[in-house]
Amino acid sequence: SEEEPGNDSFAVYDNAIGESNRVKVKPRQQDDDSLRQNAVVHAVEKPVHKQKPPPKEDDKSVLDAPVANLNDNPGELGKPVILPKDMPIDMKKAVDDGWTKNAFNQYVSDLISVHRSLPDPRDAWCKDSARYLSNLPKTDVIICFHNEAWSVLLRTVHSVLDRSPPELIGQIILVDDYSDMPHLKKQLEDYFASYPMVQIVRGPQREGLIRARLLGAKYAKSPVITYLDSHCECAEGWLEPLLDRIARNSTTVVCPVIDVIDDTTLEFHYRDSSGVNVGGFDWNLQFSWHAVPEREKRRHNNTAEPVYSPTMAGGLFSIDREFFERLGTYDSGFDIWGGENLELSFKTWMCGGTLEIVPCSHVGHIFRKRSPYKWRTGVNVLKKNSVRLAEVWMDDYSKYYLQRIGMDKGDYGDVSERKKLREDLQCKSFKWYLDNIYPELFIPGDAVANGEIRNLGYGGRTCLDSPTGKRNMKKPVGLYPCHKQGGNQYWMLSKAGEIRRDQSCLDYAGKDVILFGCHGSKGNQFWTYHENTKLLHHGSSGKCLAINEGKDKLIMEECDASHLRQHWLLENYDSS
Ligand code: LR7
Ligand code: MN
Repeated sequence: SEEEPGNDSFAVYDNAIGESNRVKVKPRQQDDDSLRQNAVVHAVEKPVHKQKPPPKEDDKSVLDAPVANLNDNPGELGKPVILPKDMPIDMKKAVDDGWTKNAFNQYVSDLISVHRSLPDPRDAWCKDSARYLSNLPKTDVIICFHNEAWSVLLRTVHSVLDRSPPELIGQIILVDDYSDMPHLKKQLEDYFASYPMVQIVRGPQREGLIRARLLGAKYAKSPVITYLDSHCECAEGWLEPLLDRIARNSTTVVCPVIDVIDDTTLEFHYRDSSGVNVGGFDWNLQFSWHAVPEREKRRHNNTAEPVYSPTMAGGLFSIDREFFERLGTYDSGFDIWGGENLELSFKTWMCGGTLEIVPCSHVGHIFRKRSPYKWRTGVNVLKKNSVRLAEVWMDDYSKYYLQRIGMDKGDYGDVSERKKLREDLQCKSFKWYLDNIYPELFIPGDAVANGEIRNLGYGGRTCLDSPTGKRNMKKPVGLYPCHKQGGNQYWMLSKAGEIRRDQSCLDYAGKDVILFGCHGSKGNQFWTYHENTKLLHHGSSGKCLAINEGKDKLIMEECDASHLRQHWLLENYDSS
């Protein structure tokens, strides 16, 4: 599939946990869960010792100290660290090496204090502490990692310790998903030995992020569970607004605003309340961001108020522990990465809960362009997870996803228990969810045609083919031999005359024919198909869509039904 993270061989690692530090921990509840039984936890009986907090900006002693202003240190206040263009060869090698191992600039991260300061990203509206209940529940913070960089992991943990009220944190549970980087072994245990709040749990084998999260949850005792990725930085006041929502209603699941930590400079870019996005998805079951819809804006007086979100990105959220358990936590049949965010989102809404993004809460995340770690070979993990998701939660709408994968479900294991869970909880239908929670989503069944769009010129074997990749927008739409596999050749003609791929539309503004976010105002995105002449007529230009003789480029020309190159066949066309 288009953007699937790395798929190289699945490594077999040695279980290299230091024997002397190995302590079998009694499970919280007695059951025969093999996941937890095999888990190993680093001893937690530690002398209580509070680390000296990092000096605050307004700390007089710091300002008076002969050492220059702390804010001048690399990356302080979330500022970017920019490396010189001509680096000595050794440094260049170290920089490249950091990128290879992590898919972000580890070298730069290592230059930045693990206690670095950040700008305060909050709206003034958020700083009024009277907005939050005074008696908030405690949370455990679960951070799963697989081969995370040292400075990045430590900065994640310290950002929690440094910027959360201590009385609101139970444990910070670090779940090592079978890493093999040496710094994550004894060195990590030694480092956190003086932090009684921090506990290290080791998985018995590579579980993948989803089962690693479930393993962490077994050790949680606080009323709330908060998950973070292992390359995050929590900003000032991040926690109270999240816990407040759960304190008011334990079926509310909350996500912070995810600020971008630049993968190259580690600059912390924050998003102000007016730019908050909510989560959605498309029929490939890929997560996507959207502006807050108008219907949702109308519910609020201030942009800093929590907003309903159809889905969550997945990595950063807080949930009431009992509600999470009631929802059946995650489907443990999900492998490595992906799909679990939609599963939790769908069932939260469908089974009586609410999912919100809380603009007062900010956590930064390093967004990467590729996945640095190893995946399993021979299995399309993401597809397997998505098929399980579709089968259990999407009712008849699952067909729209299945069409995208050529109706081939592959071996997705047994989902009967998950179906039973849904039944026992008496959850609402997926149609209810779409109608009420995500009415913006285009339903392929509402399309006049769906499938390939085949040109009949020059042999008639060429199909409209979508540009790929995350940044597919504004790229010219291509042509490719028809392959009948759906994927990039799956298009929908909407009743409103759009040629859609989910939320993007075929758009012509006088230059190339491109994909552009659907705007619903016809104009450059308005097409009419004439079944008799087979012409695809464009609204604002009056021209017709055609292909060049090389069959590799779309062109727009004066309509003339005598040219086969202007003839198109739309799959499953039904104008009635
Ligand atoms: O096998 C693995 N074992 C792990 O423990 C693979 C990964 N992991 C850990 C990893 O170290 C990291 O902490 O799991 C976490 C997520 O993996 P990433 O950071 O490689 O992936 P990502 O940031 O693209 O992940 C997003 O989607 C995932 C799969 O659905 C999870 O839901 C992530 O938590 C999610 N991240 C976020 O929501 C942060 C914002 C990104 C966006 C949008
Ligand atoms: Mn991540």
